[in-house]
Amino acid sequence: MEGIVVKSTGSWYEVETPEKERILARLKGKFRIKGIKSTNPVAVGDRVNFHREGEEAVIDKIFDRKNYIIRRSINLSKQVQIIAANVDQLFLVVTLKNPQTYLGFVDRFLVGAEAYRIPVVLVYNKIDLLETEDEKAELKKWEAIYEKAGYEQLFVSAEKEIGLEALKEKMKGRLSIFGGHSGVGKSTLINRLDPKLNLRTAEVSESHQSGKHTTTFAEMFELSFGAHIIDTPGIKGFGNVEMQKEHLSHYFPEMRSRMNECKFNNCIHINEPNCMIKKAVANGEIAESRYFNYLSIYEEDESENYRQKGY
Ligand SMILES: Nc1nc2c(ncn2[C@@H]2O[C@H](COP(=O)(O)OP(=O)(O)OP(=O)(O)O)[C@@H](O)[C@H]2O)c(=O)[nH]1
Ligand SMILES: [Mg+2]
Ligand SMILES: [Zn+2]
Repeated sequence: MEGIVVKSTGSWYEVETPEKERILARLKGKFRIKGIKSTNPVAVGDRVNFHREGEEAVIDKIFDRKNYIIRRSINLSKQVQIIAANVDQLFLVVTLKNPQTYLGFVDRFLVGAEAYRIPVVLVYNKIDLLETEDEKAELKKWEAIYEKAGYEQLFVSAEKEIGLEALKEKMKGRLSIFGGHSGVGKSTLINRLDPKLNLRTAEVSESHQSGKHTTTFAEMFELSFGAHIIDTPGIKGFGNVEMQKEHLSHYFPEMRSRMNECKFNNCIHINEPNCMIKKAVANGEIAESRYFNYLSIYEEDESENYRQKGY
């Protein structure tokens, strides 16, 4: 039988059958997912095959994932924990005030999401707090930056219930997950979308297992208007994504779509002549902040390599 993993505690799982019945499940046998060393082979959102053994279900196969989101363990650098799989979209909740989100954070986050093939929608929450002309202008500035980059954006206030219908519309029929800094209003937002849900988002905590890695409990919920979400402690980023730095611009959609126009096919858009990316920055088609963050991430990556080589 096929099912979807809707809950994971690390050792136990809950699988939802096509008839919407939820049964306890465990894993049998060894599961290895090529290329990743994870502390948990199965994650919420995974499509699995299972059979029944008495009261419980035994997962015997995991189907290929279209994407997944990982959390890196701090101590074991190669060990990762998969916190969600097969998500349709990630809502990156940002606020320009209380707390202030920075462009550098957003651009690093977006690079990670691109690398993991997670479509991101930017959700500006707490727009009720933006009162002065300067604050409103700042929001317009951000909107222009990410519109040029090709990202979808929503403007909401969970508190004042502004823009929630558009958000619900975007969520219908899809599996979503929320990310962003602590305090931007993710829990408030989700609870406003479906007051009956009464998520324990705030209380979900991370517990340590023998100090080695962090176990995260994640669970999938169905909202009243026909949307699914995976509830997990806020996703704050993707950590250092392993990639060849020459490919960094592939993770900037507005650069990716233009790079074949550069004179050199291995152009890294820094010092090369006839670079169409630099040209697009100069004429305002690509936001300067995006390009500067591209350079900044590019250089960071280099110092990271040096560190690994022991310089
Ligand atoms: N003014 C205003 N305050 C808001 C809005 N949304 C949330 N808040 C407030 O922001 C604070 C943080 O909200 P949470 O929902 O706990 O934030 P969170 O993103 O879930 O934070 P973590 O769980 O720590 O990651 C709370 O005091 C909310 O009442 C909003 O739209 N406007
Ligand atoms: Mg929260
Ligand atoms: Zn170029």
